[in-house]
Amino acid sequence: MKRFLSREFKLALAASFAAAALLGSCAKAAKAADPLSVAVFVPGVASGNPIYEMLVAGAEKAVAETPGASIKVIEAGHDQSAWLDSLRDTVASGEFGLIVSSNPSLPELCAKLTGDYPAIRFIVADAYLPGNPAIHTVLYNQKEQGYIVGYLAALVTKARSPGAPPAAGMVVAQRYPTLDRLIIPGFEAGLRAVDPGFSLQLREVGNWYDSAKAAELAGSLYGSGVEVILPIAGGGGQGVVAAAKERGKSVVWFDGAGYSLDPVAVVGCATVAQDRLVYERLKAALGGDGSIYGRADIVSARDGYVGFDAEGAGYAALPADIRAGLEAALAGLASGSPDFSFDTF
Ligand code: RBF
Repeated sequence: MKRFLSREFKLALAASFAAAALLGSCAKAAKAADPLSVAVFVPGVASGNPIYEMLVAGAEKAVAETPGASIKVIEAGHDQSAWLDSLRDTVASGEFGLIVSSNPSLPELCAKLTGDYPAIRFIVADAYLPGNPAIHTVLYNQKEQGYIVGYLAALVTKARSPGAPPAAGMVVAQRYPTLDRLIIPGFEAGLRAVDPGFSLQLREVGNWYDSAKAAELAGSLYGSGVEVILPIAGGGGQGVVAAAKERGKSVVWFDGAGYSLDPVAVVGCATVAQDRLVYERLKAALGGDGSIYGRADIVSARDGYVGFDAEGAGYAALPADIRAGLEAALAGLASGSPDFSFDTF
């Protein structure tokens, strides 16, 4: 009797679990994701990475200005092999109608999910993927961005060591297409616009966070006579600044917030207006503008999305002729000379 009851009890329990599971999944399937519910998916960590800090700031502003909209920031961490699962979990939660992110490798991951979750929309900055009707991407012309700091690095180097064979450095986290096809060629074009004899010394950290390793690589470049380094290393860039400080050398910075790291070592910062761009695109999307999806836009210095931040103590302290030289180069770029424009990537 006891055994019979307990089996019956187990069956009843199993049946009620099954019913609950069914109801749960029906409820989830029936609940259309709220188009005003936004997830900001950060492929990495936001802190110490201006490109991600601006992503979050821009998205927060757009959501704050849109009645009924809500936002949640999800940091996917440094393990790139975990990003797809993390993105899938975010999408499958049913909590979000719109995912906003930033990273060249993201559109490909989003495209793996749009088939299973056709109602979800994606906006990805710092990326390029045309033709997927659920995804909008915007790529910055980072050839221009590289050119700006390359030009400045060259002027500073030539002024400090006029006789030496001219060389500049880069400390990068890893190789990827926008680095290889835009940032490096742009930086080299800037260096060589000042002196065609410039060589570029490039060192690779292997990740986006190891500032000790980045400091070590920068230290050896500075030790070999390099005056100026451009880090493209996320949080590792802080190690490059520390190495520059120690040796009285210089850093040119990328994306934003460069001067706050050190008022002397950081002598220039080529910017992307990622906060404004994310704000504008998300605001439009939340306002019901569906025309952005399927589109892969490219924005540039001419539209004001790539530029130079002159408001830094390290820049102000440079000799006036160097600042005048850079400002002439910036004016040239804004009027299309040199012309680094491209229509597809
Ligand atoms: N840039 C960062 O500042 N921090 C990061 O953690 C970071 N992670 C990246 C991961 C991958 C797989 C790729 C392709 C790029 C990453 N970037 C990161 C670089 C970013 O997209 C951009 O190129 C640089 O910020 C320069 O603008």
